[in-house]
Amino acid sequence: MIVIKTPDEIEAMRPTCRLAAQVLRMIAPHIQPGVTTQQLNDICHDYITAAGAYPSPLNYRGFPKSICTSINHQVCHGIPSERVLREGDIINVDITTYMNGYHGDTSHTFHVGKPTPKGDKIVQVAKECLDAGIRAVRPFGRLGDIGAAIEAHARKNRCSVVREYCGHGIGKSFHEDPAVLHYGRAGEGEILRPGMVFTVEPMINLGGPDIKHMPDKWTVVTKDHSLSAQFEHTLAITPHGIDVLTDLDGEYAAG
Ligand code: EYL
Ligand code: CO
Ligand code: CO
Repeated sequence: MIVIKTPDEIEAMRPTCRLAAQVLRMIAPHIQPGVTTQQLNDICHDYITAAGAYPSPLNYRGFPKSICTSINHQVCHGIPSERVLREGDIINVDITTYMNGYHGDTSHTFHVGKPTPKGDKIVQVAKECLDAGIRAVRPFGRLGDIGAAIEAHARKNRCSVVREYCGHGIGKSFHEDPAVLHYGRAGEGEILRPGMVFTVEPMINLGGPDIKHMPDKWTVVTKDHSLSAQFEHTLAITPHGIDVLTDLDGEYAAG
C-alpha cells in the first residue's frame, strides 16, 4: 500500500532529509587516502546522534553499522570496517537518518584522491542516471517513466543497471511501497500522485548487471568485479512538480 503524505507530513520530513544531506556534505572532506570506513562510520554516527537523530541502518534487519560504505566493485550495503581507503578508489556513502518520526535517505559516490579514468566515467554516468530518473518524475506520470529514463541513459553510455535493488517509498518506515525500479517501460506502472514520497537510487555498473553476495551476507558486489557507482535522493511529488527533499544545493529547484 502506497502511503500518500499530506503537505504537512511532507514538511515534517524535511528536517530528517536535510540532515541526511548535511551528513554527506560533512563527510566529504574526510574521504581521503589512509582513512578507514569505520572512521567514516563513527564520524557520521556521532554527527547524526548529536543532531538528535538515529542512523536508520543500525540494527535494521541486523545491519551492524550506522552507514553503508561500498567501495569500487561493491554495489551496495558495504559494511564499514578497518578497510583503508586508497588513492583512486571510489566509495558510495549511503546515509539514512530517523528524526521527528520520519526517515530521510540519500547517497553519493566519492573519489578518493585523484579520480582514475574508469572511476571518473562510472561516477559521472551514475550521477547522470539519477538525474535522468528524477527529471522523468511528473505528477500523474507513471513509475515506469523513471526506470525507462535511467536504463536508456545507462545503455547509451554502455553501462548496466543492477536489477535486484530498487528505490522505495519512505516516510514513517525506512522502506514503504512502491518499489521504484531503475529499468522498465515509460507509461507503465503505478500513477505518480501528489503526496507520494520515495527514493530514486540507481546502481550502475561499468560491466555487466549481475551481482553476487559476499560471505558477510550484506555486501553486494558485481559478478564481473567491474566498478559500480550509485547516487540517491528522497523526493516528494507535489501537485505542480517535485520536491527533492535531500537536495541541499537547489540543483533540482523548480524541477
Ligand atoms: C541495511 C539490511 C541487508 C539499505 C537500503 C541499509 C542491508 C542489507 C539487510 C535498502 C535495504 C540501507 O534503501 C536502502 N538504501 O538506500 N537495506 C538497507 N540497509 C541492510
Ligand atoms: Co540509501
Ligand atoms: Co534507499
